[in-house]
Amino acid sequence: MSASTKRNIATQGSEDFTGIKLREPAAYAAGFNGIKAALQHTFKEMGVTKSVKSLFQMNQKEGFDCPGCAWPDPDEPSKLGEYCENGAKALAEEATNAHLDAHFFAEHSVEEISHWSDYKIGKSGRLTQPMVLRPGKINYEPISWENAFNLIAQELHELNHPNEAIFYTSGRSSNEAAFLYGLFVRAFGTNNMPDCSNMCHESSGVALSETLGIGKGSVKLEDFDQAEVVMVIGQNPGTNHPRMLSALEKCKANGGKIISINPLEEAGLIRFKNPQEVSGMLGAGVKLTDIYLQVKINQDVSLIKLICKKLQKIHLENGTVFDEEFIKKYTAGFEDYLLHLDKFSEKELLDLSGVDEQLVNQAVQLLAKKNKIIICWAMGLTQHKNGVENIKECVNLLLLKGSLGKPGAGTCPVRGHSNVQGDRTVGIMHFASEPLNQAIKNVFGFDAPAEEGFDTVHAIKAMYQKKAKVFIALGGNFVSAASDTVYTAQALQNCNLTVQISTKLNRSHTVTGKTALILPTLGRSELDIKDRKPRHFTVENSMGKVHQSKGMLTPASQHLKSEPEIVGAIANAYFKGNHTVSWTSLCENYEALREKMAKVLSGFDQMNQRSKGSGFYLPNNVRDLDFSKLPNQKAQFSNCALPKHNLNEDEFLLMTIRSHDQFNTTIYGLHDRYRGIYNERRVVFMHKNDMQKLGLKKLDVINLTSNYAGKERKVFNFLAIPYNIPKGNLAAYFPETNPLIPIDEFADKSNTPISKSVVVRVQKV
Ligand SMILES: Nc1nc2c(c(=O)[nH]1)N[C@H]1C(S)=C(S)[C@@H](COP(=O)(O)OP(=O)(O)OC[C@H]3O[C@@H](n4cnc5c(=O)[nH]c(N)nc54)[C@H](O)[C@@H]3O)O[C@H]1N2
Ligand SMILES: Nc1nc2c(c(=O)[nH]1)N[C@H]1C(S)=C(S)[C@@H](COP(=O)(O)OP(=O)(O)OC[C@H]3O[C@@H](n4cnc5c(=O)[nH]c(N)nc54)[C@H](O)[C@@H]3O)O[C@H]1N2
Ligand code: SF4
Ligand SMILES: [Mo]
Repeated sequence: MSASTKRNIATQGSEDFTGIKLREPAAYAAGFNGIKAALQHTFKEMGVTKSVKSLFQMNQKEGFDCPGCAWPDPDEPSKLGEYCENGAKALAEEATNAHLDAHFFAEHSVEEISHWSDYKIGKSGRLTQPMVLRPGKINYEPISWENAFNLIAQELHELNHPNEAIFYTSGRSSNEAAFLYGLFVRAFGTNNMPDCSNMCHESSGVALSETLGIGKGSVKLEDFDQAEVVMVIGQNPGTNHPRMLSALEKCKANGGKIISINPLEEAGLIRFKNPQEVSGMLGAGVKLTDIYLQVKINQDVSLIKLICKKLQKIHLENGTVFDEEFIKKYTAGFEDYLLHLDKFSEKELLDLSGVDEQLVNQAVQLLAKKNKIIICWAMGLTQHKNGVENIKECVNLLLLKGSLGKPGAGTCPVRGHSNVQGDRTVGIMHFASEPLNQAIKNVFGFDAPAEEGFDTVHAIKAMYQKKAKVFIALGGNFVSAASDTVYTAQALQNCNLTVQISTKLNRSHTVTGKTALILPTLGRSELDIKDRKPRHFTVENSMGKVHQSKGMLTPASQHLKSEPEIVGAIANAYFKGNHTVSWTSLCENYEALREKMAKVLSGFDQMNQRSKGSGFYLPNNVRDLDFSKLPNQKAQFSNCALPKHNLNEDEFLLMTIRSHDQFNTTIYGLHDRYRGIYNERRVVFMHKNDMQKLGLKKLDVINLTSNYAGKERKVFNFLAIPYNIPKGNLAAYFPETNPLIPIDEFADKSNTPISKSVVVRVQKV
């Protein structure tokens, strides 16, 4: 492509305001409004018959797994429906009747589409046939599957080294697809497998592996029934894991208490009207949070240290607060940790956290007497410079209380995408795993690379620097999900070839390499038929349980292929029969593929049989209190530093969060019902005093600027909204604010972008 034919691609939509309406934030979650929103959405996208038919199959044992979040299903799902409002929206988005084909792409160039909002792009519908964007062209054209696979194979063969290709994965893929993909990438010769975890729970994985020996949580769903205290930190379950509210409701019914730690008092954590129960729908619903601690953004380490210091004080008086037996038997570093705590004054910690001391004391009194404690968290803890230490500080608290390896207690990192945990378990990772490589050698007879590959941030940098030239994505919307949108877009545009294996149109189909391919694939809810027999695949939920999922709807198009078929065909085209793995038979016969997976992956014995019905739990050393793989064979206390933010007078800390009407970069609608924002996404939540200081009135138009290492990044035209948020803190939605997040600002050790603590300035327009 010559410079003169460079495509004119926008990295964000450029639309006028959509007509904002404001209401008071909601006082409860779900209820009739939740059901109304769910049905409105599914009926509109899928029609009534299809909606009803499929909603009753979602999360049922013989049905398909919800394509929304990774919250687990109960062993005996309710026959009346085991889904939430946002699960219904996730289904509607996938099973929509809106389809697009070659005519759509002939009519709309990528240049035109790139100027649309993410909302409009997503609403265009499901992709139905393979398409190619040739060098210098601005319209996608149809291409046969065979030619598409050969084109990929050719570009891969032309690279000087396998490390010049990047293979991204988003967390919707099945275990089978992800395993086969990881196998192909290793056979090809690289570990360049960034995945959405890198932007998500990577900090949890690192912190939990280093302290407890497994990068996953330890609790099971039934632990919520027995927990005495559940702490929900940096998580908004009412929107992002709605059926978690049922688990919290049950915990409360059994006498448990809930402590919420969040800069925003999220509606879903205040009250819940359970739509699955008649009693839940009538009356005021159930009060969930007992103690709400309004922490300042990124001051969780200060707050938890303060809680631990206060617990220690009571322990010194009565000796009953810390579980000394547990600490002695199972942990290392306790004395050191106490010395470390001594270095901080209560006053300093209290001031930093910004929390009311009386409320902290209430939380401390509660925690002092209990030891069945679960800590749940999500992006409010992971997406900071000290994301890993945020989680280690939570582990410290659980270790002090002996709240691990017993019913009703433990760690609960609440995962995002419905199979993000499974993808990791079956081999999607950018680092080399010696045991996995050895197992691959034994079962498949080839040597997988031992050298570490690129994670998300480093993959972007490699493409930007033209060290990587081919980008293949198994799902996701890389350009909008990653940080530093303009930089990331340039990185992708530097590639020779970008390939998106996708269900729906998104911005990453417009921000492309010189050549681009769209390979359309089956969604979760759709029938996957081979030789007239429906096939099923497996997923792993947030609590480490692997189970089957079988689609039931007629596919969006007869031209779609399943993800394993696409991956297998790429491998086949690349190796041309010249490899130890029989790619064709593995990608067609999932039973045979699972036989192999059972041989390679630990904990997957008899996967075919055991994944039927409600499935099986993978081994978890924390549940067994087995810390033998850690230094001194003990769980580790950690001495975590306080986060440092030396802000100037005019600077704020911004957290980029989800509205109630989106799934990551997929925008379901324009309402954030629980926060009282209707019909607009370009808003910034601010404390009223901060607005006053800047001379801002409600709905004034503002721009936001970040400045890191002398480089300014800007987003334009947002509306200022006075809101109950700590002074000095701001909140706005992702992905609209991703251009502000510098590529080089990410968490220590996990490299997760600092999406929840971006330093910005505000300018009135
Ligand atoms: N409907 C729906 N469901 C989803 C998703 C979706 O987009 N839509 N996304 C899925 C994915 S991939 C993920 S990872 C999860 C995300 O689930 P969440 O982590 O719940 O999502 P966020 O909107 O990023 O919300 C983070 C929460 O942390 C709080 N927070 C931010 N900074 C801090 C902090 O410094 N300290 C504390 N204590 N709190 C803080 C915010 O106020 C907010 O309540 O949800 C999954 N489920
Ligand atoms: N500023 C900021 N940035 C963030 C975050 C944040 O909180 N703030 N959160 C981060 C987090 S937690 C995450 S997980 C990432 C998400 O990053 P991604 O996973 O890359 O993004 P998604 O928006 O979930 O991807 C949606 C696209 O996936 C495709 N898709 C959907 N279902 C399927 C399927 O079954 N198969 C295939 N092949 N494709 C499918 C569709 O084409 C859809 O458009 O974003 C991260 N980015
Ligand atoms: S809680 Fe998550 S998995 Fe369950 S129905 Fe809702 S969106 Fe789907
Ligand atoms: Mo995520």
